Amino acid sequence: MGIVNVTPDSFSDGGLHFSLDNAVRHAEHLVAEGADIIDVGGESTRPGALAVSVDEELNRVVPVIEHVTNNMDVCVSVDSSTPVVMTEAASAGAGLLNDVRALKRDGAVSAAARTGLPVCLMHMQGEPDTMQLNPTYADLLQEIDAFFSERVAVCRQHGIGELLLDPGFGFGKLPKHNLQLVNQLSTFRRHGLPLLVGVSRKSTIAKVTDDLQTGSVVGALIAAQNGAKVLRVHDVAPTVAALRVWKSITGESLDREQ
Ligand code: 9MG
Repeated sequence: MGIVNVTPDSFSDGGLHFSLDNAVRHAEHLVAEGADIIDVGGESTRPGALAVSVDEELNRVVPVIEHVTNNMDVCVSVDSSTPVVMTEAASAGAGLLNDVRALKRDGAVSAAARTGLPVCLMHMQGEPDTMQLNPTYADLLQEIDAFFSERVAVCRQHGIGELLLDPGFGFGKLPKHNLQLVNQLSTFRRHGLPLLVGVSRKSTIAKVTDDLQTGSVVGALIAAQNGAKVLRVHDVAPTVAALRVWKSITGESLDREQ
């Protein structure tokens, strides 16, 4: 899963149109590098990021989703917690909903269910603005596991058939929590659902190494070895290369249908 952000950080000084063009070109680049999914987001989840109105979020993501789905052979996911954005993204051709708030916003579960799309449920302690102030866990794995059980049950009650689970690397966690989650990711396989992990260029990686790209690729590879089926990354080409080497050693294939 390659990342395409349509946020002010990506606007430079050229405004929204400039940013939309950039986003589409970036998506093309990621697909050429081997991405199977393009994750399009219009609202930054970094601590301190400004809140975005629903209209602004729609203006950012919908044209990009339309363009990518109409012109490229790739699944588009929308990174959003906003019910109407999920609905409009689905109409624009999105094939996956990626919600860092695990459909906890009012109306999100029903809106997601109505789209009929698969949903990635991510764990986050707190909200982006405050989540890194003092993240505390009595039992990290158990708490995230219980969170998954609760959210999966809610989604099932609403008829959502396809789910992915994501422990939320960097979302309300200290570096030691993030590293433990990648190391013990296989704990969450018991839910029988595909796992998604995003370590790419996050501050925990930066704490360990100055080489963010290599650090992110290694983190993604270890997540894959511990059971991640989807890796959310900025650097698609080196991640695909790492996965290919691993799979060739184990005699498996990276082909989509496998
Ligand atoms: C939007 N976003 C940023 N980081 C993410 C992560 O680790 N997982 C998912 N599912 N989405 C993320």
